[in-house]
Amino acid sequence: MSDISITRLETGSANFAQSLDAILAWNEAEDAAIHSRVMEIIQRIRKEGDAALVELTRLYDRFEVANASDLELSPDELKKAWEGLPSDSAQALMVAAERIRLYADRQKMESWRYSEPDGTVLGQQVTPLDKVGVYVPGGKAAYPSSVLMNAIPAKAAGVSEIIMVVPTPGGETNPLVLAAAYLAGIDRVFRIGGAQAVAALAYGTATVPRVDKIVGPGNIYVATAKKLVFGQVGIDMVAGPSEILIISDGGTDPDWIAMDLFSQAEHDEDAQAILISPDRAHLDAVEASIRRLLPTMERADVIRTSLSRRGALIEVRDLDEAADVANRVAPEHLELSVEDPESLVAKIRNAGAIFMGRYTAEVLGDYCAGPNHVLPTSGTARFSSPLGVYDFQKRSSLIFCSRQGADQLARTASVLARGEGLTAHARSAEYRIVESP
Ligand code: HSO
Ligand code: ZN
Repeated sequence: MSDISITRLETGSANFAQSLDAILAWNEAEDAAIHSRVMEIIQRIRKEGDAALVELTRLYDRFEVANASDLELSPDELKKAWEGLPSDSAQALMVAAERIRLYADRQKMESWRYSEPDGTVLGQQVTPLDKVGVYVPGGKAAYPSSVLMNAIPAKAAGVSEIIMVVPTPGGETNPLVLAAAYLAGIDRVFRIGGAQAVAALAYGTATVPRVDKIVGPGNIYVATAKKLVFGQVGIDMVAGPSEILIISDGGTDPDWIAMDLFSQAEHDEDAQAILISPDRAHLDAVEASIRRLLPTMERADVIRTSLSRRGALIEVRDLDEAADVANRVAPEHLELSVEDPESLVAKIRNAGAIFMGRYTAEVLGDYCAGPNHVLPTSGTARFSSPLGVYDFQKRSSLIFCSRQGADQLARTASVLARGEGLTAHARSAEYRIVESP
Protein backbone atom coordinates (compact mmCIF):
# COMPACT_ATOMS: atom_id res chain seq x y z
CA MET A 1 0.00 0.00 0.00
CA SER A 2 3.02 2.31 0.14
CA ASP A 3 2.69 2.66 -3.61
CA ILE A 4 2.51 6.25 -4.63
CA SER A 5 3.12 8.08 -7.85
CA ILE A 6 4.38 11.57 -7.40
CA THR A 7 5.03 13.86 -10.34
CA ARG A 8 8.68 14.63 -11.15
CA LEU A 9 9.40 17.79 -13.13
CA GLU A 10 12.53 19.49 -14.40
CA THR A 11 12.73 23.15 -15.28
CA GLY A 12 15.09 22.19 -18.07
CA SER A 13 12.45 20.17 -19.94
CA ALA A 14 10.55 21.76 -22.82
CA ASN A 15 7.07 21.39 -21.38
CA PHE A 16 7.91 22.47 -17.82
CA ALA A 17 5.64 25.54 -17.74
CA GLN A 18 2.61 23.57 -18.92
CA SER A 19 3.28 20.69 -16.55
CA LEU A 20 3.59 23.10 -13.63
CA ASP A 21 0.33 24.82 -14.60
CA ALA A 22 -1.39 21.44 -14.71
CA ILE A 23 -0.24 20.66 -11.17
CA LEU A 24 -1.29 24.08 -9.90
CA ALA A 25 -4.70 24.14 -11.60
CA TRP A 26 -7.36 24.32 -9.00
CA ASN A 27 -10.97 24.75 -9.96
CA GLU A 28 -13.11 25.23 -6.97
CA ALA A 29 -16.34 23.42 -7.76
CA GLU A 30 -18.53 26.18 -9.20
CA ASP A 31 -21.67 24.27 -8.58
CA ALA A 32 -24.86 25.96 -9.75
CA ALA A 33 -27.00 23.69 -7.60
CA ILE A 34 -25.06 24.62 -4.44
CA HIS A 35 -25.24 28.28 -5.39
CA SER A 36 -29.02 28.29 -5.67
CA ARG A 37 -29.49 26.18 -2.55
CA VAL A 38 -27.33 28.61 -0.55
CA MET A 39 -29.22 31.56 -2.02
CA GLU A 40 -32.47 29.99 -0.86
CA ILE A 41 -31.12 29.48 2.66
CA ILE A 42 -29.99 33.10 2.85
CA GLN A 43 -33.42 34.32 1.71
CA ARG A 44 -35.14 32.13 4.29
CA ILE A 45 -32.99 33.46 7.13
CA ARG A 46 -33.66 37.02 5.99
CA LYS A 47 -37.42 36.46 5.84
CA GLU A 48 -38.06 34.09 8.72
CA GLY A 49 -35.10 34.82 11.03
CA ASP A 50 -34.90 32.65 14.15
CA ALA A 51 -37.62 30.23 13.03
CA ALA A 52 -35.65 29.33 9.90
CA LEU A 53 -32.43 29.10 11.89
CA VAL A 54 -33.95 26.58 14.31
CA GLU A 55 -35.50 24.58 11.47
CA LEU A 56 -32.35 24.47 9.27
CA THR A 57 -30.20 23.51 12.26
CA ARG A 58 -32.55 20.61 12.98
CA LEU A 59 -32.48 19.61 9.33
CA TYR A 60 -28.73 19.89 8.56
CA ASP A 61 -27.13 19.33 11.97
CA ARG A 62 -29.72 17.00 13.52
CA PHE A 63 -29.67 19.35 16.48
CA GLU A 64 -33.05 20.25 17.84
CA VAL A 65 -33.89 23.13 20.16
CA ALA A 66 -37.21 24.58 21.35
CA ASN A 67 -36.16 28.23 21.04
CA ALA A 68 -33.50 30.01 19.07
CA SER A 69 -32.06 31.27 22.35
CA ASP A 70 -31.18 27.65 23.19
CA LEU A 71 -28.71 27.75 20.28
CA GLU A 72 -26.44 29.95 22.36
CA LEU A 73 -23.89 28.45 24.73
CA SER A 74 -23.65 30.12 28.11
CA PRO A 75 -20.33 31.68 29.22
CA ASP A 76 -20.40 29.08 31.96
CA GLU A 77 -20.31 26.22 29.46
CA LEU A 78 -17.24 27.75 27.81
CA LYS A 79 -15.56 28.14 31.17
CA LYS A 80 -16.35 24.54 32.04
CA ALA A 81 -14.80 23.34 28.77
CA TRP A 82 -11.66 25.31 29.61
CA GLU A 83 -11.48 23.96 33.14
CA GLY A 84 -12.03 20.40 31.92
CA LEU A 85 -8.95 20.45 29.68
CA PRO A 86 -5.97 18.24 30.53
CA SER A 87 -3.28 20.54 31.87
CA ASP A 88 -0.84 19.96 29.00
CA SER A 89 -3.50 21.01 26.46
CA ALA A 90 -4.40 24.07 28.51
CA GLN A 91 -0.74 24.99 28.89
CA ALA A 92 -0.05 24.55 25.15
CA LEU A 93 -3.09 26.63 24.19
CA MET A 94 -1.97 29.37 26.56
CA VAL A 95 1.55 29.45 25.14
CA ALA A 96 0.15 29.61 21.60
CA ALA A 97 -2.41 32.30 22.49
CA GLU A 98 0.19 34.49 24.15
CA ARG A 99 2.58 34.27 21.20
CA ILE A 100 -0.20 34.97 18.68
CA ARG A 101 -1.20 38.00 20.78
CA LEU A 102 2.34 39.36 20.97
CA TYR A 103 2.74 39.11 17.20
CA ALA A 104 -0.70 40.61 16.56
CA ASP A 105 0.06 43.60 18.79
CA ARG A 106 2.88 44.53 16.43
CA GLN A 107 0.52 44.64 13.46
CA LYS A 108 -1.79 47.28 14.82
CA MET A 109 -2.29 50.19 12.43
CA GLU A 110 -2.08 53.50 14.26
CA SER A 111 -3.84 56.76 13.47
CA TRP A 112 -1.68 59.57 12.11
CA ARG A 113 -1.95 63.26 11.26
CA TYR A 114 0.18 65.96 9.69
CA SER A 115 -0.22 69.71 9.56
CA GLU A 116 0.45 72.24 6.84
CA PRO A 117 1.86 75.71 7.47
CA ASP A 118 -1.56 77.39 7.04
CA GLY A 119 -3.04 75.25 9.82
CA THR A 120 -4.73 72.63 7.67
CA VAL A 121 -4.51 69.17 9.24
CA LEU A 122 -4.76 65.91 7.35
CA GLY A 123 -4.76 62.42 8.76
CA GLN A 124 -6.11 58.97 9.07
CA GLN A 125 -8.16 57.74 12.03
CA VAL A 126 -8.07 54.01 12.69
CA THR A 127 -11.09 52.36 14.31
CA PRO A 128 -11.70 48.72 15.17
CA LEU A 129 -14.76 46.99 13.71
CA ASP A 130 -17.67 46.80 16.16
CA LYS A 131 -18.80 43.23 15.74
CA VAL A 132 -17.05 40.31 14.10
CA GLY A 133 -18.34 36.79 13.40
CA VAL A 134 -15.94 33.86 13.50
CA TYR A 135 -17.04 30.75 11.65
CA VAL A 136 -15.62 27.51 13.06
CA PRO A 137 -16.30 24.27 11.16
CA GLY A 138 -17.82 21.42 13.10
CA GLY A 139 -16.53 18.31 11.41
CA LYS A 140 -13.06 16.96 10.69
CA ALA A 141 -11.61 20.42 10.15
CA ALA A 142 -12.56 21.79 13.61
CA TYR A 143 -9.24 23.23 14.69
CA PRO A 144 -8.90 24.93 18.09
CA SER A 145 -5.74 26.56 16.72
CA SER A 146 -7.89 28.28 14.07
CA VAL A 147 -10.18 29.67 16.78
CA LEU A 148 -7.13 31.38 18.30
CA MET A 149 -5.80 32.55 14.92
CA ASN A 150 -9.11 34.16 13.95
CA ALA A 151 -10.16 35.62 17.29
CA ILE A 152 -6.93 36.92 18.82
CA PRO A 153 -6.13 39.48 16.09
CA ALA A 154 -9.74 40.72 16.32
CA LYS A 155 -9.31 41.11 20.08
CA ALA A 156 -5.96 42.87 19.59
CA ALA A 157 -7.63 45.29 17.17
CA GLY A 158 -10.13 46.21 19.86
CA VAL A 159 -13.26 44.67 18.29
CA SER A 160 -15.99 45.13 20.88
CA GLU A 161 -17.90 41.91 20.30
CA ILE A 162 -16.69 38.64 18.77
CA ILE A 163 -19.41 36.15 17.95
CA MET A 164 -18.47 32.58 17.13
CA VAL A 165 -20.68 30.14 15.27
CA VAL A 166 -19.95 26.43 15.28
CA PRO A 167 -22.21 23.63 14.13
CA THR A 168 -22.71 20.84 16.66
CA PRO A 169 -23.89 17.87 14.58
CA GLY A 170 -26.15 15.62 16.63
CA GLY A 171 -25.75 18.10 19.49
CA GLU A 172 -22.14 17.13 20.07
CA THR A 173 -19.79 19.93 21.08
CA ASN A 174 -16.01 19.90 20.69
CA PRO A 175 -14.52 20.74 24.12
CA LEU A 176 -11.15 21.82 22.71
CA VAL A 177 -12.84 24.31 20.38
CA LEU A 178 -14.95 25.70 23.22
CA ALA A 179 -11.93 25.93 25.50
CA ALA A 180 -10.03 27.83 22.79
CA ALA A 181 -13.01 30.17 22.43
CA TYR A 182 -12.93 30.80 26.17
CA LEU A 183 -9.19 31.47 26.13
CA ALA A 184 -9.41 33.79 23.11
CA GLY A 185 -12.06 35.87 24.85
CA ILE A 186 -14.88 35.19 22.41
CA ASP A 187 -18.00 36.96 23.68
CA ARG A 188 -20.84 34.78 22.41
CA VAL A 189 -21.05 31.31 20.86
CA PHE A 190 -23.96 29.97 18.80
CA ARG A 191 -24.32 26.32 17.87
CA ILE A 192 -25.16 26.92 14.25
CA GLY A 193 -23.29 26.28 11.02
CA GLY A 194 -23.49 26.16 7.24
CA ALA A 195 -24.97 28.85 5.02
CA GLN A 196 -27.67 29.52 7.62
CA ALA A 197 -25.06 30.60 10.20
CA VAL A 198 -23.34 32.88 7.69
CA ALA A 199 -26.70 34.42 6.73
CA ALA A 200 -27.68 34.90 10.38
CA LEU A 201 -24.42 36.75 11.06
CA ALA A 202 -24.72 38.81 7.89
CA TYR A 203 -28.33 39.92 8.36
CA GLY A 204 -28.97 39.29 12.04
CA THR A 205 -31.98 37.53 13.56
CA ALA A 206 -33.80 38.29 16.81
CA THR A 207 -31.22 36.08 18.56
CA VAL A 208 -28.04 36.29 16.51
CA PRO A 209 -26.53 39.77 16.20
CA ARG A 210 -25.68 41.19 12.80
CA VAL A 211 -21.91 41.55 12.45
CA ASP A 212 -19.69 43.79 10.34
CA LYS A 213 -17.32 41.11 9.10
CA ILE A 214 -17.28 37.31 8.94
CA VAL A 215 -13.99 35.39 9.09
CA GLY A 216 -13.05 31.74 9.29
CA PRO A 217 -12.89 28.67 7.09
CA GLY A 218 -15.75 26.41 6.06
CA ASN A 219 -16.96 23.91 3.49
CA ILE A 220 -18.27 24.76 0.03
CA TYR A 221 -21.67 25.87 1.43
CA VAL A 222 -20.03 28.23 3.88
CA ALA A 223 -17.62 29.57 1.26
CA THR A 224 -20.47 30.14 -1.21
CA ALA A 225 -22.55 31.86 1.48
CA LYS A 226 -19.64 34.12 2.41
CA LYS A 227 -19.25 35.15 -1.24
CA LEU A 228 -22.97 35.86 -1.50
CA VAL A 229 -23.20 38.02 1.64
CA PHE A 230 -20.04 39.95 0.78
CA GLY A 231 -21.04 43.60 0.47
CA GLN A 232 -23.66 43.26 3.17
CA VAL A 233 -20.73 42.39 5.47
CA GLY A 234 -16.99 42.15 5.02
CA ILE A 235 -15.36 38.74 4.67
CA ASP A 236 -11.75 37.66 5.18
CA MET A 237 -11.01 35.49 2.16
CA VAL A 238 -12.30 32.38 0.53
CA ALA A 239 -9.58 29.87 1.27
CA GLY A 240 -8.68 26.98 -1.01
CA PRO A 241 -6.89 23.77 0.04
CA SER A 242 -3.69 24.05 2.08
CA GLU A 243 -0.35 24.26 0.27
CA ILE A 244 3.30 23.89 1.11
CA LEU A 245 6.26 24.51 -1.14
CA ILE A 246 9.72 23.57 0.12
CA ILE A 247 12.96 24.77 -1.41
CA SER A 248 15.77 22.49 -0.24
CA ASP A 249 19.46 22.88 -1.00
CA GLY A 250 19.90 19.17 -0.40
CA GLY A 251 21.42 19.52 3.06
CA THR A 252 18.29 18.73 5.09
CA ASP A 253 17.46 15.21 6.30
CA PRO A 254 15.16 13.77 3.60
CA ASP A 255 12.85 12.36 6.31
CA TRP A 256 12.29 15.86 7.67
CA ILE A 257 11.38 17.13 4.21
CA ALA A 258 9.05 14.19 3.58
CA MET A 259 7.26 14.76 6.88
CA ASP A 260 6.92 18.51 6.23
CA LEU A 261 5.32 17.67 2.87
CA PHE A 262 3.01 15.19 4.62
CA SER A 263 2.04 17.78 7.22
CA GLN A 264 0.16 19.79 4.63
CA ALA A 265 -0.86 16.85 2.47
CA GLU A 266 -2.71 15.33 5.43
CA HIS A 267 -5.10 18.30 5.61
CA ASP A 268 -7.13 17.09 2.67
CA GLU A 269 -7.11 15.24 -0.63
CA ASP A 270 -6.75 18.43 -2.62
CA ALA A 271 -3.91 19.87 -0.54
CA GLN A 272 -0.71 20.64 -2.43
CA ALA A 273 2.83 19.73 -1.40
CA ILE A 274 5.76 20.58 -3.68
CA LEU A 275 9.50 20.16 -3.20
CA ILE A 276 12.04 22.07 -5.29
CA SER A 277 15.77 21.30 -5.24
CA PRO A 278 18.81 21.64 -7.48
CA ASP A 279 20.07 18.32 -6.08
CA ARG A 280 18.70 15.32 -7.98
CA ALA A 281 20.08 12.77 -5.52
CA HIS A 282 18.30 14.65 -2.73
CA LEU A 283 14.99 14.54 -4.63
CA ASP A 284 15.48 10.78 -5.00
CA ALA A 285 16.23 10.46 -1.29
CA VAL A 286 13.09 12.41 -0.33
CA GLU A 287 11.04 10.25 -2.69
CA ALA A 288 12.42 7.18 -0.94
CA SER A 289 11.58 8.69 2.46
CA ILE A 290 8.05 9.37 1.26
CA ARG A 291 7.60 5.72 0.27
CA ARG A 292 9.07 4.44 3.51
CA LEU A 293 7.24 6.81 5.87
CA LEU A 294 3.83 6.91 4.19
CA PRO A 295 2.62 3.57 5.55
CA THR A 296 3.41 4.76 9.08
CA MET A 297 1.00 7.68 8.82
CA GLU A 298 -2.44 7.66 10.39
CA ARG A 299 -3.83 9.65 7.49
CA ALA A 300 -1.87 7.73 4.84
CA ASP A 301 -4.85 7.62 2.47
CA VAL A 302 -5.37 11.37 2.45
CA ILE A 303 -1.63 11.99 2.06
CA ARG A 304 -1.30 9.46 -0.77
CA THR A 305 -4.21 11.01 -2.63
CA SER A 306 -3.09 14.59 -2.30
CA LEU A 307 0.54 13.82 -3.17
CA SER A 308 -0.52 11.82 -6.23
CA ARG A 309 -3.09 14.37 -7.35
CA ARG A 310 -1.28 17.63 -6.79
CA GLY A 311 2.18 16.92 -5.37
CA ALA A 312 5.45 17.38 -7.28
CA LEU A 313 9.21 17.06 -6.93
CA ILE A 314 10.88 19.66 -9.13
CA GLU A 315 14.51 19.73 -10.18
CA VAL A 316 15.95 23.19 -10.84
CA ARG A 317 19.36 24.42 -11.98
CA ASP A 318 20.08 26.44 -8.84
CA LEU A 319 18.44 28.18 -5.90
CA ASP A 320 17.81 31.34 -7.91
CA GLU A 321 15.69 29.35 -10.29
CA ALA A 322 13.98 27.72 -7.30
CA ALA A 323 12.97 31.19 -6.10
CA ASP A 324 11.59 31.99 -9.57
CA VAL A 325 9.43 28.86 -9.54
CA ALA A 326 8.24 29.61 -5.98
CA ASN A 327 7.25 33.12 -7.03
CA ARG A 328 5.28 31.67 -9.91
CA VAL A 329 3.46 29.27 -7.57
CA ALA A 330 2.88 31.95 -4.87
CA PRO A 331 2.36 29.27 -2.22
CA GLU A 332 0.47 29.62 1.05
CA HIS A 333 3.49 28.27 2.99
CA LEU A 334 7.08 28.40 1.74
CA GLU A 335 9.87 26.59 3.58
CA LEU A 336 13.43 27.66 2.76
CA SER A 337 15.22 24.56 3.92
CA VAL A 338 18.66 25.87 3.03
CA GLU A 339 21.97 26.85 4.64
CA ASP A 340 21.54 30.58 4.05
CA PRO A 341 17.82 31.45 4.09
CA GLU A 342 18.55 35.18 4.45
CA SER A 343 19.99 35.48 0.95
CA LEU A 344 17.15 33.42 -0.54
CA VAL A 345 14.31 35.24 1.24
CA ALA A 346 15.29 38.48 -0.47
CA LYS A 347 14.33 36.87 -3.80
CA ILE A 348 10.86 35.80 -2.65
CA ARG A 349 8.01 38.06 -3.74
CA ASN A 350 4.94 35.83 -3.51
CA ALA A 351 4.24 33.67 -0.45
CA GLY A 352 1.76 33.73 2.42
CA ALA A 353 4.28 32.76 5.10
CA ILE A 354 8.00 32.10 4.71
CA PHE A 355 9.69 29.60 7.03
CA MET A 356 13.40 30.24 7.12
CA GLY A 357 15.99 27.51 7.67
CA ARG A 358 16.07 23.77 8.26
CA TYR A 359 14.65 23.90 11.78
CA THR A 360 11.67 26.05 10.92
CA ALA A 361 9.08 23.39 10.18
CA GLU A 362 5.80 24.78 8.94
CA VAL A 363 3.92 23.06 11.76
CA LEU A 364 5.52 25.49 14.22
CA GLY A 365 3.77 28.31 12.41
CA ASP A 366 0.50 26.37 12.22
CA TYR A 367 0.26 26.33 15.98
CA CYS A 368 2.39 28.58 18.03
CA ALA A 369 5.22 30.62 16.47
CA GLY A 370 2.98 33.69 16.50
CA PRO A 371 2.20 34.72 12.89
CA ASN A 372 -1.28 33.84 11.66
CA HIS A 373 -1.98 30.51 10.00
CA VAL A 374 -4.87 31.97 8.01
CA LEU A 375 -3.02 32.67 4.78
CA PRO A 376 -3.69 33.38 1.11
CA THR A 377 -3.99 30.17 -0.94
CA SER A 378 -4.29 29.19 -4.64
CA GLY A 379 -1.78 31.77 -5.83
CA THR A 380 -3.57 34.68 -4.16
CA ALA A 381 -0.37 35.51 -2.26
CA ARG A 382 0.40 37.48 -5.44
CA PHE A 383 -1.93 40.16 -4.14
CA SER A 384 -3.02 39.37 -0.60
CA SER A 385 -1.65 38.89 2.88
CA PRO A 386 -2.07 36.79 6.02
CA LEU A 387 -5.06 37.47 8.26
CA GLY A 388 -3.99 40.07 10.80
CA VAL A 389 -5.03 42.84 13.16
CA TYR A 390 -5.35 45.19 10.18
CA ASP A 391 -8.23 43.04 8.88
CA PHE A 392 -10.24 44.06 11.94
CA GLN A 393 -9.41 47.74 11.69
CA LYS A 394 -10.68 50.32 9.26
CA ARG A 395 -9.51 53.78 8.35
CA SER A 396 -11.32 57.10 8.09
CA SER A 397 -9.65 60.04 6.41
CA LEU A 398 -9.43 63.22 8.47
CA ILE A 399 -9.46 66.71 6.96
CA PHE A 400 -9.40 69.96 8.91
CA CYS A 401 -9.12 73.22 7.01
CA SER A 402 -8.18 76.44 8.64
CA ARG A 403 -9.86 79.57 7.25
CA GLN A 404 -6.80 80.32 5.17
CA GLY A 405 -6.36 76.70 4.13
CA ALA A 406 -9.98 76.47 2.96
CA ASP A 407 -9.54 79.66 0.95
CA GLN A 408 -6.58 78.17 -0.89
CA LEU A 409 -8.13 74.76 -1.54
CA ALA A 410 -11.41 76.36 -2.64
CA ARG A 411 -9.69 78.11 -5.55
CA THR A 412 -8.45 74.78 -6.89
CA ALA A 413 -11.71 72.94 -6.14
CA SER A 414 -13.80 75.61 -7.82
CA VAL A 415 -11.87 75.34 -11.09
CA LEU A 416 -12.11 71.53 -11.10
CA ALA A 417 -15.82 71.61 -10.19
CA ARG A 418 -16.65 74.02 -13.00
CA GLY A 419 -14.69 71.79 -15.35
CA GLU A 420 -16.95 68.90 -14.33
CA GLY A 421 -20.06 71.03 -14.75
CA LEU A 422 -20.97 70.73 -11.08
CA THR A 423 -22.12 74.20 -10.07
CA ALA A 424 -23.14 73.44 -6.49
CA HIS A 425 -19.71 71.98 -5.86
CA ALA A 426 -18.09 75.10 -7.31
CA ARG A 427 -20.23 77.52 -5.30
CA SER A 428 -19.83 75.55 -2.10
CA ALA A 429 -16.08 75.93 -2.54
CA GLU A 430 -16.30 79.58 -3.55
CA TYR A 431 -18.19 80.52 -0.34
CA ARG A 432 -14.94 79.67 1.44
CA ILE A 433 -12.86 82.07 -0.58
CA VAL A 434 -12.49 84.99 1.80
CA GLU A 435 -9.38 86.82 0.73
CA SER A 436 -8.65 88.40 -2.60
CA PRO A 437 -5.99 86.50 -4.50
N1 HSO B 1 -1.95 24.50 7.95
C1 HSO B 1 -3.30 25.00 8.16
C2 HSO B 1 -3.59 25.41 9.58
C3 HSO B 1 -3.61 24.29 10.58
N2 HSO B 1 -2.78 23.25 10.63
C4 HSO B 1 -4.46 24.13 11.63
C5 HSO B 1 -3.09 22.48 11.66
N3 HSO B 1 -4.12 23.01 12.26
C6 HSO B 1 -3.53 26.20 7.23
O1 HSO B 1 -2.53 27.15 7.32
ZN1 ZN C 1 -1.53 22.65 8.96
